Amino acid sequence: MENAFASTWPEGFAADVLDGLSRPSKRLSCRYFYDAEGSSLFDEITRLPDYYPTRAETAILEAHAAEILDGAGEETTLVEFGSGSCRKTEILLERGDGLAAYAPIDICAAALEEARARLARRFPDLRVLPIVADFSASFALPREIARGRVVGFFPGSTIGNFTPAEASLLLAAIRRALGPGGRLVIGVDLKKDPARLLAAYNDPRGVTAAFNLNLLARINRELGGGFDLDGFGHQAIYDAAEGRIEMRLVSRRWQQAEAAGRAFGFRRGEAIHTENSYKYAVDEFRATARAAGWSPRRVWTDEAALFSVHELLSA
Ligand code: AVI
Repeated sequence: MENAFASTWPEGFAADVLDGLSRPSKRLSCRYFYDAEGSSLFDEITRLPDYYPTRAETAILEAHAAEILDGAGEETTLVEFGSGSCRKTEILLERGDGLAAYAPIDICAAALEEARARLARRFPDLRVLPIVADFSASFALPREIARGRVVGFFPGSTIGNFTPAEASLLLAAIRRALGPGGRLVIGVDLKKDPARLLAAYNDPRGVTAAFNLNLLARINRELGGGFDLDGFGHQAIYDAAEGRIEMRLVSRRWQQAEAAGRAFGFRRGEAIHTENSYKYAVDEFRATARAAGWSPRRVWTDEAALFSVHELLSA
């Protein structure tokens, strides 16, 4: 055993950190951003003037909710992937005609419980069936839900945090989970002027930097890590060839830090890759969806064409 506390560490997190920091190009997975502190920083990001995706997607949902849910009636369950606080769903629920049920899927039981309690107050007649699961791993809907009509909802451009190959696999897994006749409504951030993209990931208040650095703070808290947070800087660049924002943490000096019982060295300027956020042209995303077996149907965008919401049908 490398460390006396190792057995108390969250197993997947420790293994992923050890693996990611041992690579020649160091990396940490963006899925670990979202502990309580990271989720609250992300909430703050969504309210920043420069972070346009949340506002643009909200505007689309507000303008087109009835159309988006068109045909989803009393036998339909709305299933949300990675629901978090469910705020965007409320826009749909407000305008959707009496759905049979709402099934939010999230890895965080506490967030689901909070959302369930809020929705119960706001929509007393709605059945809420929370599912604690990691939808990016293999999953199946409970039979009670899968039996009826299902509309999936995957907002926030979370799909952009997967590589196109991973996105394709995930879209195919969602299609299988929703079953024949399933429909998916998915939010996807659009390609645009790189200056606009860069501003969204390099906010002057430093909230995105704090969100990025929280990954090291989380390693310190949960894996007995010894990172000096002042020793790393936030970096977000746009790789136009890949069509993605890349976030990194860059070492300001030569240093060593412990994580999960092992010491890691960092050269001055050495980067830890922490997140990809892929941006798609409308047709690029439709092609990705097609490759995953979906038939792309309607697409809605906001007035400034910053963000898109796609409707996909399963044959
Ligand atoms: C959750 N996800 C879609 C966000 C994004 O824009 O890729 C996460 C984020 N990273 C930095 N700012 C926001």
